[in-house]
Amino acid sequence: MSTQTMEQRQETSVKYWVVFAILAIFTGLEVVVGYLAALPSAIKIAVLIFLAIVKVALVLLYFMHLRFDSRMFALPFGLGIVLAIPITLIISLTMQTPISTEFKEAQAVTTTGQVIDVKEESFKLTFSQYSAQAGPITFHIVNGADDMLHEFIIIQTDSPADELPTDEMTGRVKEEAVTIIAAAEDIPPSNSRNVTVNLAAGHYVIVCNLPGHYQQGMRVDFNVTGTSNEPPSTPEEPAATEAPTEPPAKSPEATPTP
Ligand SMILES: [Cu+2]
Repeated sequence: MSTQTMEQRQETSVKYWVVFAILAIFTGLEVVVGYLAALPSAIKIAVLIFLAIVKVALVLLYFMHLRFDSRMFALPFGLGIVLAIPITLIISLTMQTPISTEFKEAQAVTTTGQVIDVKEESFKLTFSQYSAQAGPITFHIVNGADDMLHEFIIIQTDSPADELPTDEMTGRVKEEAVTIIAAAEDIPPSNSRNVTVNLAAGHYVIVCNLPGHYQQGMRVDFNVTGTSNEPPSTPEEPAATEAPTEPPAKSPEATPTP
């Protein structure tokens, strides 16, 4: 009787060591997967989630003795895990920065229309021209800095370049408070990007919105003139029809002097 329990104990202790070894190997695998730069992040995440699920299951079953307990106790654990999945998904989806999801980064396309050269420096934006005709415009952006990322954000606004709403803490333009037309984010030093965008007539401000860059001078007024397809929203009245604005009751002789 007693020898049997000893055997059983030895058996279970071996089991625990095996489980421990599996957990250690999986943890090592997770670290390796995390550092593999070549692996696409979708595959990385899938592998890491799989490893995590197996590890959690092993810990629950063996070290928390769920395997030897009544099935009743498994229910609250199962419920918790089922709830955790949608909650994690919702949090990770809402945590993403809006600009990377909402605005497609312009790729180098066949340049149609006007081409404007933009040089980005720390901390200055220099354009080959600061106005253009309405229609497709390609901005050829070169980050001339040798040690710093810069970005290129086109904002449609009536405000002058130095009067955009900013966050007091970071000095960044409040992106949620302005109308962003297009953006190229995180242009590496000594790299270039093309942003092609169809701009309607109006006033735009172009900025780099990395923390502090806008305030240090990476902002430019940009005016688009003329009509492409749509007429201006408020067509000016011809100068000839000036008379109706003045009340006809007044005597016309009052104004002209001989
Ligand atoms: Cu910048």
